[in-house]
Amino acid sequence: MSDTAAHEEPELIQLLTPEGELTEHPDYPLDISAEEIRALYRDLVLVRRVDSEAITLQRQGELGLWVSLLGQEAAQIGSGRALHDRDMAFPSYREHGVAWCRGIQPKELLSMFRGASNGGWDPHEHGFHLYTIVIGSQALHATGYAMGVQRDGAVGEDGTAVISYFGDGATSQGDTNEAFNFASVNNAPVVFFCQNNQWAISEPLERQSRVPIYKRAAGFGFPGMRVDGNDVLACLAVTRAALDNARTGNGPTLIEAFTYRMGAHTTNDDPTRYRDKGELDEWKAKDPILRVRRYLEANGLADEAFFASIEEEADKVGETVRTQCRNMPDPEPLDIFHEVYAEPNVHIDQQRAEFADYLSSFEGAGAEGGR
Ligand SMILES: Cc1ncc(C[n+]2csc(CCOP(=O)(O)OP(=O)(O)O)c2C)c(N)n1
Ligand SMILES: [Mg+2]
Repeated sequence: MSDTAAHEEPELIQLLTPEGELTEHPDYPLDISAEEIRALYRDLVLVRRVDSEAITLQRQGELGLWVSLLGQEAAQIGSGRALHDRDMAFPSYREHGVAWCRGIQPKELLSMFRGASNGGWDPHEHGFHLYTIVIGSQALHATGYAMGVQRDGAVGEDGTAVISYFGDGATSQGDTNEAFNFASVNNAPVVFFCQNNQWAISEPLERQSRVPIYKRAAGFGFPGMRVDGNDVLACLAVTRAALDNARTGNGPTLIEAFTYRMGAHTTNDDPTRYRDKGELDEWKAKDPILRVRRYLEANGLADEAFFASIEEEADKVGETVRTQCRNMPDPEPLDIFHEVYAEPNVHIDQQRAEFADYLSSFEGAGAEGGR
């Protein structure tokens, strides 16, 4: 078996180098002001702070689990800020940066990982679907939604585009490949945004694909490209172009955002058991936040006072997140049965009754099975 295809160096679309130098790409010109770049810097720093606070809260026993986005901030903020209000995003479970861009409060994410809420948020209010744990299934949900958009006639410059987020591991799932095919033959207005963080828990990228992931799009009949996933400007420019193509009737695109999961898969995982430290050090040098800071500093577009004010804001966000998390009321145990079906369901009613009986068997428990 030849290794040629797997080892071919793919083209990486980049607008901001790790050293903080701005470059140009003929296909992705980006008209952006210094103020907008400062706003992106703020987003990146604040979502990283929410993430690190959440990891600490989990370590303190305040959250059941947390799924860190460390290292993937640029992929998420760049693509998230490319979305229009009317667009619809279908995330997996790591998209806290995209959630931030869609106006989801960090406490809404935390309440789910604390087990304090049984649902999440209203997907329609935010244009951001619920987190999806079943790997790859949201690619199908997004494609179906996009086909609905077509049938509603919401196509054109003011139309709705749909984006689906998933990881490198998800590209091995049948659902993802079926979504690619349905989207292609129906010319659906959907963008497939793969955050290739190079690991699927402990499985490395080379176990997922013999060819660079973005090249798979060609086999399904739509364009694919690899963007530097640690470059917020490139992610913004490439996603904006793909969304515009989708909304104006030019069909799907696969964006492979080449990045790196700097933390553990989740707080339940220990990556030191399966990967080299050298790999992490290499990617620390490509940090998505550092390069924006370097650019702003080198070009005199932000001073010390600006960076200090963002740090201060991050401290406040951290404090708010901690307080909100600790003060979340515990849900009533029986509430879990309310959110399963819109209509009454005989099986759920039976399970609810059995659980209520069980709870009331404890001494001093109320009729509702209080705690
Ligand atoms: C259908 C399905 N199979 C297996 C799992 C268990 N699982 C959870 S996360 C994960 C790895 C996913 O890796 P990737 O798609 O690269 O996303 P990442 O976590 O790296 O962002 C697996 C196999 C699952 N949640 N759903
Ligand atoms: Mg992955």
